[in-house]
Amino acid sequence: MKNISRIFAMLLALAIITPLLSSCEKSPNVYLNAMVSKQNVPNGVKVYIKLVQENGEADDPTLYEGDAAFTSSIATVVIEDIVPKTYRLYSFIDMNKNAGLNDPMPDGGDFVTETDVVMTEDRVISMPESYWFPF
Ligand SMILES: [Ca+2]
Repeated sequence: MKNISRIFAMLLALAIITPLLSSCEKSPNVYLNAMVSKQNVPNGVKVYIKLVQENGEADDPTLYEGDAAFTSSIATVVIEDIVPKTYRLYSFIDMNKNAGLNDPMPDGGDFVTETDVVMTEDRVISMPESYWFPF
């Protein structure tokens, strides 16, 4: 009988502590760290990255986005708090610096790329010279 009440007390304690512990756990969401490199991109030119649904098109609703300015042919874009799953990534380098603030899109003279990203964990990806094509 004594053992049973001890077990009951432990279960009760677990029931109280478990929700407290899980509320302290870090978010299950993940981040994307994209290291972009391209020769001869002037400092200050920005690269824009957006994630749309898996197999999505460039004009599908943007689910996540980020941008960064180039310095010495390198730009690092960090997008945080991404719900873990697979996305289609669209990106462009705004060479002529005319991208709009809302829903920035590439135009003639910019460089573009697209790829699938499996975001089931925090990811650091490289988007080197070979990724980029004239729009
Ligand atoms: Ca542009």
